[in-house]
Amino acid sequence: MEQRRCKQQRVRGYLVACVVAVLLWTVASAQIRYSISEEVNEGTVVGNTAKDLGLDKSTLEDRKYRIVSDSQAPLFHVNGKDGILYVSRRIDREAVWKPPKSGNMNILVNVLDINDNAPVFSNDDYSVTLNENTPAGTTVIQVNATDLDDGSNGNVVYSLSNGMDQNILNLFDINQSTGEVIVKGSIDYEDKDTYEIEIEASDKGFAPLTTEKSVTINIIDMNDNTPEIEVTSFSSSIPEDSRPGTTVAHISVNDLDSGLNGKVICSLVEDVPFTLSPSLKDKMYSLVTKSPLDREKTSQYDLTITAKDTGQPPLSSEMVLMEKLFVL
Ligand SMILES: [Ca+2]
Ligand SMILES: [Ca+2]
Ligand SMILES: [Ca+2]
Ligand SMILES: [Ca+2]
Repeated sequence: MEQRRCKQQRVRGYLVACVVAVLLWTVASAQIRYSISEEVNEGTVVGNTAKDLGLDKSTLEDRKYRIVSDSQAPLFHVNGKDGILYVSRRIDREAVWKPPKSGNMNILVNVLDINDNAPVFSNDDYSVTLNENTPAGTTVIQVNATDLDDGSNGNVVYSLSNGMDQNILNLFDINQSTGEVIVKGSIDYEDKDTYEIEIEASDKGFAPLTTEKSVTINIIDMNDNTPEIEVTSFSSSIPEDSRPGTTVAHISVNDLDSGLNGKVICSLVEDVPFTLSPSLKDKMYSLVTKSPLDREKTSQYDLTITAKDTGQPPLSSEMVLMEKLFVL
């Protein structure tokens, strides 16, 4: 470099070649400047552009490293293997410059970006909870991916993986430009309580690069099922001398919800000498006498059972035993 500088000072006319390289895969732009004397021999080394731009020599061929020039007979050429910039032909400063007095020349080296970066999601894991019955159009979560490449090589679009179950594709959608996952169908906890959604972020390169990321959606149960009552057995008559605790009917209740939303409490509506006693089996009750019966006072009973869950707000249902219970 020092030698070259001394030599330049001896030569009356010298040129400054300013190499502007736009390195789109790692940095936005870089600029290097070389000075050469005019009239130097063809093949004179101007500088090592790869080194000066901080590029790994071994990647140059893959990147198709070259100088793009409008001129039919470019003044400079670069070795695509090592990045050395050479003078292609004798340069007559006065013949080249406009205005001729100027001693500067800019060589714009456009290093074309290649699509060598895949989009990268900002989170390692995406997980979210979603209430069942959330209306269509609601945003569940927004994912984000960035791509270091430039232009269309770095523009990211999102999609749901086509490899997913059609049922999932019917329930969720994604905004391809914002990455917002949106409810599309009816979310039913009783049908499925968790979803793994595969999201793809692709760039718009000629040969797009794609990254997949899965999003876990845990559905939260809502109290959207009313308890159901079923009478599994019923004796329509009972002797009045029956002992307290005598079984008259077996009742089963069912609520499709989970936890407190599905926990059911059964009771009798009227003030009657009967009670519902929980059976050993879950969600089963026995209707039993709670005190001695007196046929002369009451000879028949209408019984109404209510089943109420412990959800917030609770849901309940009522069942009237259609057959009357006679005391014999
Ligand atoms: Ca890319
Ligand atoms: Ca449901
Ligand atoms: Ca539910
Ligand atoms: Ca319920």
